[in-house]
Amino acid sequence: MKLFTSPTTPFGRKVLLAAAIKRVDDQIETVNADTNPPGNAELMKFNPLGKIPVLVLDDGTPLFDSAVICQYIDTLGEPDAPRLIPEHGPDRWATLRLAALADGIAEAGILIFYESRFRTAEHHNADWISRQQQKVDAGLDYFDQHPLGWDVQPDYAHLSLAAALGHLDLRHGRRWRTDRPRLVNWLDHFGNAVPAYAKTTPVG
Ligand SMILES: N[C@@H](CCC(=O)N[C@@H](CS)C(=O)NCC(=O)O)C(=O)O
Repeated sequence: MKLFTSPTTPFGRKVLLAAAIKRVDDQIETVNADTNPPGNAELMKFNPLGKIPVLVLDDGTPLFDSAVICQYIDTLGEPDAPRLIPEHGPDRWATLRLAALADGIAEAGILIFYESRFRTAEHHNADWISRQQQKVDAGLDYFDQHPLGWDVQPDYAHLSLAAALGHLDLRHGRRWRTDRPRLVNWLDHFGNAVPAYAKTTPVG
């Protein structure tokens, strides 16, 4: 399988973490994708939205977005590989909801970053940036006040959160860590439990 991704995307990192936990990472070849036109033409053949990550299966079927890819990856691996998303019941919906919250933090952080990357300073919209920052902060506060725990292996929500926090470290500095000691501890704990986290540290 081919994973169109980049070294800096939190969503692609989430997929790589999922593959490592399921022990199927050796089945995935990563392809560094250009998301900017005109270089994104190849990517758009697989995902008309031109976004990464996209997982192209061996039969050529493209899967996106990261939530769909991670659900697919959860069907792979040896029978004793840990489950990332509980199959049914309240635990399933809790995992998916918390992962959506973590993804929302990453998405809002990315919108703020894109504002500085794609618009010149005089076109920056301070209200828009502050609105996105509020989402980032409220999401982080939620996870700081409700630390995610795990018994055996981190699940899909945990790896989504770790990827989102890693992206904030990369693009927004370490400011999120101030006054959120539980969340900082949580990420340290995650990094110790999942060696793939260090291996996928973004460089941008
Ligand atoms: N909901 C999507 C978000 C994917 C996404 O926003 N990817 C960014 C990179 S982090 C991207 O491809 N941006 C390029 C663009 O929007 O044109 C997912 O979970 O995969």
